Amino acid sequence: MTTAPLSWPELAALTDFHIDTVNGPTNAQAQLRLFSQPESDVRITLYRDNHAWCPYCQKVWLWLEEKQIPYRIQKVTMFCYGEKERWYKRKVPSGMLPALELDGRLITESDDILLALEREFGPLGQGMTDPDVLPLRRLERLLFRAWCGWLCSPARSDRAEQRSREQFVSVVAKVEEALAQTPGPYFLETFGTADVLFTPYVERMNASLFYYKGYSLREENPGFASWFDAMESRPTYRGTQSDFHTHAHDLPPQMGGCYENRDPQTQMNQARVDTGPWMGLPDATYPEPEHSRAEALQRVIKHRANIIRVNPADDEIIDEALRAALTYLITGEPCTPPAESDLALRYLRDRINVPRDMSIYAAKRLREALEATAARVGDRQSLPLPTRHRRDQDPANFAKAS
Ligand SMILES: N[C@@H](CCC(=O)N[C@@H](CS)C(=O)NCC(=O)O)C(=O)O
Repeated sequence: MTTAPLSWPELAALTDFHIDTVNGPTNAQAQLRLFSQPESDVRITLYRDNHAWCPYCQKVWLWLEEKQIPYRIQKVTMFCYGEKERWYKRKVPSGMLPALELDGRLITESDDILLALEREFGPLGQGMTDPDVLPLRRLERLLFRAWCGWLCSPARSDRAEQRSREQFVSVVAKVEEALAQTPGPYFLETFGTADVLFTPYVERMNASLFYYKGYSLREENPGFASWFDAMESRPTYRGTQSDFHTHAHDLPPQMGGCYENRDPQTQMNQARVDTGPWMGLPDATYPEPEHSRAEALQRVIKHRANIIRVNPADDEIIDEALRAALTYLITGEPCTPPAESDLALRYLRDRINVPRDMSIYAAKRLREALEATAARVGDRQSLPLPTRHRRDQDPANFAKAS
């Protein structure tokens, strides 16, 4: 049995998903975070990137969310997906992110930002200059360099590839040792600054090595596995957390290239991340929230005008195809989209970004519905996503129609 695509008002009646972006859980959509405090208490503006791709921004973002310090958010375009806003270049001539204003004083460099925030609001657990944290900060940089060495330079031979892998795995062993120093899952006795500092790149390592090297950081290392599980128990982390698909395709332009190896596991992982099934990937292992489909539906309805406008297919075709996919998403009833709309649906499937657009499970459900609906009318895959830039994601194209 198949059903006809529901209309937009009929679809809207099937979701009551709503979050309070200002006082509710951590989310990527907010422009103001108050944590139930008066707006007059806001002393901070965080400048972070539009798509939540910048790792150094995530570090500061997570810290502010953990400390529940009221702040405003101003989003800025990264060079790799669009043109830097002139007002931002006047403020920060290099255009680098993140930046933060505290009582009108501009601070750049994420570590300096955290040091300044600690001076004003106190540390998050053990702070940046704590004798237990300093060696962990050095270890994080060591891990970062070993990751870059493996992922971001082309190996001249299988032997060289193997050496880079061994180098990375040897630093992972040191991190596992550090994680094993305390009985709990975090780097130190309790959650704190050290965990925040490791978060952005460990999340990106987990995604990129799975996709480009067939290596599952989270599954192959028990210390990392418990650390990820513990991080995912925190609503703050869940709100900033991205997924494998987003990182696999946001990292190449930011890192100047990500190089895949010839491991058959790599090909299997790439197929899984790009074309599903997305459920069960080790990018998120906490239980799926009940509202993930309703969230995906609400987010698409809200932005449907832009989603339809930027899609390469004719507006009427993608409008109906999208309603068919959303009908399937929310009712579970298979729904056939217009003939030859498979490419249009897969174009969107490939461009859902987490957490910018919605949370991890909502994105998995939406990709799943788009793919299943596309498959009813064709098996054509859209062109691979660009790797040198991501101007297909230029926020200026989305701003035009709003
Ligand atoms: N050391 C700096 C690094 C910041 C950095 O590299 N930011 C990158 C993004 S991850 C950036 O803003 N690049 C300019 C751009 O991409 O537009 C910090 O810790 O804040």
